[in-house]
Amino acid sequence: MAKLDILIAPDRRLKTKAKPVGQVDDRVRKLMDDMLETMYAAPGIGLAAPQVGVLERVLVIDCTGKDEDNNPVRMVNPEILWQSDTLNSYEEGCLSLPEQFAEVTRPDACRVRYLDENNRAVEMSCDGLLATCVQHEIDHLNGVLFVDHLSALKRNIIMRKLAKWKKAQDEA
Ligand code: GNR
Ligand code: NI
Repeated sequence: MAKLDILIAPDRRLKTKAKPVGQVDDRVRKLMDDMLETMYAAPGIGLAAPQVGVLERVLVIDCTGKDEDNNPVRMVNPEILWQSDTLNSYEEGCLSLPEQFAEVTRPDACRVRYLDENNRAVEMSCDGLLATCVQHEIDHLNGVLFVDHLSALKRNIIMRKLAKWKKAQDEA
């Protein structure tokens, strides 16, 4: 396994729609294992391939609490089949927008279909933090960041704070 570099916004690759994967083979399984290693090290609860510069429809998630055993989920070509009408808001963060957080409102439950690591179609119902995370990661595959769900005013404030954070990192 290998830890990958995570792209920080603004980066054109984070705004690009990712391409479907033809088949889940060893190359894709290796990518997902490397993404999981990168996600756990960050640490984060989800990671989408565009965040590591790979413009393919691949994501990994593990929303288990820190006292539970790991429960990694690997999704290829995920599709949202259904989203609830009821909404929920969560304080979201993103590994591509370090140290920036905001309340984002999304459907509070969803059902997704995807190919698993064995190239088999699977469906999963999600609610709570898992539903938020799945929708956040699928957004990444469509070139959408959590700040794109905010008003232009809030988005601009976050992007300016992020630019400051980046500058401070560069100078350190
Ligand atoms: O680690 C992460 N935490 C998180 C918290 C609330 C809502 C979404 C997320 S996903 C984020 C990791 C990430 O950037 N995935 O793309
Ligand atoms: Ni993210």
